[in-house]
Amino acid sequence: MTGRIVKAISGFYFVRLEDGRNLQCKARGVFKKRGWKPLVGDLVRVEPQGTQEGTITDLFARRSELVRPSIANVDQALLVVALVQPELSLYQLDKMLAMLALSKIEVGIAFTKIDLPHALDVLQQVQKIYEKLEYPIFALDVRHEVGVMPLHGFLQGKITVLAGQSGVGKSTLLTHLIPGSGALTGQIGDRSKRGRHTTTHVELYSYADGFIADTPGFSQYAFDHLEPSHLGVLFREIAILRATCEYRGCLHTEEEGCAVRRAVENGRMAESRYHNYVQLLTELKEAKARRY
Ligand SMILES: Nc1nc2c(ncn2[C@@H]2O[C@H](COP(=O)(O)OP(=O)(O)OP(=O)(O)O)[C@@H](O)[C@H]2O)c(=O)[nH]1
Ligand SMILES: [Zn+2]
Repeated sequence: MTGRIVKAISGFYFVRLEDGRNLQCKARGVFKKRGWKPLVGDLVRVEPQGTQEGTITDLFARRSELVRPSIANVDQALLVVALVQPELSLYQLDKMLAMLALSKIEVGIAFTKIDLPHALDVLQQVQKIYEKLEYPIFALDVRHEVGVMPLHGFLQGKITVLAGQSGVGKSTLLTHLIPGSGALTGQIGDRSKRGRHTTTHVELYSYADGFIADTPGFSQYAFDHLEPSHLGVLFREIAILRATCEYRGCLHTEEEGCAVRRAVENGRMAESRYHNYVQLLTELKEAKARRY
């Protein structure tokens, strides 16, 4: 039988079978000997023992592997961003988009809290920037389930990780999409009773022939150790424009004949995006200098 590992806790793997049943499994002894470690998201072959338990006998090849959170076979991320409360930081947004690009996973952006004052003004501003970059964009009032339907098509059949800063509405969204997911165990807004703050493990929840992962957060390690010259390719418009920069190793700051700076001047690249690129570039250069 084949199934998907949806949760892993101290050597036990919870495997969701194709027929929807769950088995609590151990990996076959040979896994340890060979240094194989099953991950949440892995497609596995299992031998059931009774109706509740089983043994994982084989791992299928992984399509992708995300490190910290360790999840195999992630297709895409849904980056959840509040338009207001907390105030939207375009710097944080561009940084997250670059980090996710580094992980090589597709990204959709869900802007939340459209029901709050000034949110629509902010939405108009960000839509202009990010639609042009061809990110799938969703605008939601999560508490009243406004705008949630279009998300369905994005999530259908995929393994999606939810990403985003604290307080943007990830738990609220997950609870609406998957009632009983356990993301919100108390009243909405009652932080002391919230499940996601007491659990640090990753769990996949079934949704629309796919899965949604609620993760305790993303590691910045790989991004913080990025070679500064690699930052450009993580910005979609720079990745395209840089081919026409005159200088091959162009970092798009002071160089002559820079196509990126020209694009900013004639309005083809958003000033905020360029500004955040330069800011991140400076930070990466400083981090690199500190390491040597
Ligand atoms: N007005 C409004 N409030 C929302 C919306 N989405 C979430 N909230 C509220 O925003 C607060 C934070 O939402 P959470 O779902 O806990 O945010 P989170 O991203 O899970 O935060 P962490 O658990 O800290 O990572 C809660 O009080 C929600 O009720 C929305 O679309 N509109
Ligand atoms: Zn350039």
